[in-house]
Amino acid sequence: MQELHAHLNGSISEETMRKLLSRRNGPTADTKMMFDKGQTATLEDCFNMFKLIHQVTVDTESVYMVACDVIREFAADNVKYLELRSTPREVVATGMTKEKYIEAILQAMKDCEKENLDIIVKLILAIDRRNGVKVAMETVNLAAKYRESSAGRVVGIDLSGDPKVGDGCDFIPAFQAAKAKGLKLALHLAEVPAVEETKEILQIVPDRIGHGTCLHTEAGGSQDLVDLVTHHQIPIELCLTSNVIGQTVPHFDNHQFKFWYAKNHPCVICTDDKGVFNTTLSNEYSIASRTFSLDERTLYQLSLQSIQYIFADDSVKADLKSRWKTWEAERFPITT
Ligand code: 6MZ
Repeated sequence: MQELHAHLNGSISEETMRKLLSRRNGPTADTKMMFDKGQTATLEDCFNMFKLIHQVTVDTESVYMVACDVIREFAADNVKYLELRSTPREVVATGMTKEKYIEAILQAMKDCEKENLDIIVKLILAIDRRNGVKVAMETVNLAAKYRESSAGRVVGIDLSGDPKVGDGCDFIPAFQAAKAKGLKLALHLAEVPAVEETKEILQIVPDRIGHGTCLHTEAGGSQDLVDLVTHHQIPIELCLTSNVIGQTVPHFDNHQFKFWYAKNHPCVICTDDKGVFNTTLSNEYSIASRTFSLDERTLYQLSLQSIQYIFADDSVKADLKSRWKTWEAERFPITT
């Protein structure tokens, strides 16, 4: 499998959280940092939880530890290619600058490479909508700088954060600057109904869309949005548990996966925040399988097709495809 939509601070496991809480003052060990299985919440509850989590990842040691653990956990879940995304954060009290934050994650990626974990990891730097345009431009410049100095480990830019805050169109110049610097764009779009904002951002044709919950008419979107996304064949990163817990989708049956999959549109199953939403990528594939009656071969095809949408270069895509094909030949031998 490949995981293309994983927010670092949302992906912290219970075990890692326990280690973090024992390290510093702040939220206590009984503060809830994840939702229970089957629990529902509001998007606001989710964003409040991220604020709590940010109180325990305030120094480079924690960020490094979190990144190492998250990479190892995805590898243990049989993820062979992972794109982590994270918002560079400065914490004056501990001396953590945005550069040190990014370098801690890159160091974790390099150290995990030495552990022979059988996983390729790339990094996307995230723009949080609440931080405004100036910070967004700074993030783009940081991404360009670290792509050069990290042997291509940094691959792109994300737009995320509370979708109800600010106007995503303000960031269009930052997205254009990122594109001009050769960075890929994975943007959270239409996580809540926002037809005009989404239409305008779609004009720059992002490389992938996060969630796309409210693109189609029945979910508060419009036919224009569907036509644009379909015309440009923009892959959509779909996170089932996250959307149901955050109640942007009432039930798995109504998840937008159904709409886009039925159109044969590029769909990628992802976790979003495996820690906060208490899930794994394998679990997300099983939910998709149970809810939409997809057999093992169909899941395999979905995963194989997702390789086309990763932000790594063609040689990585070719290697992954060849591994997938080898596995296919073993798992589904042709019988005569
Ligand atoms: C929008 C989300 C998100 O960047 O500190 N984030 N943004 N929608 C979502 N769906 C629930 N889940 C996570 O990871 C945490 C940050 O990721 C974004 C939010 O900006 C959150 O603060 P990092 O590693």
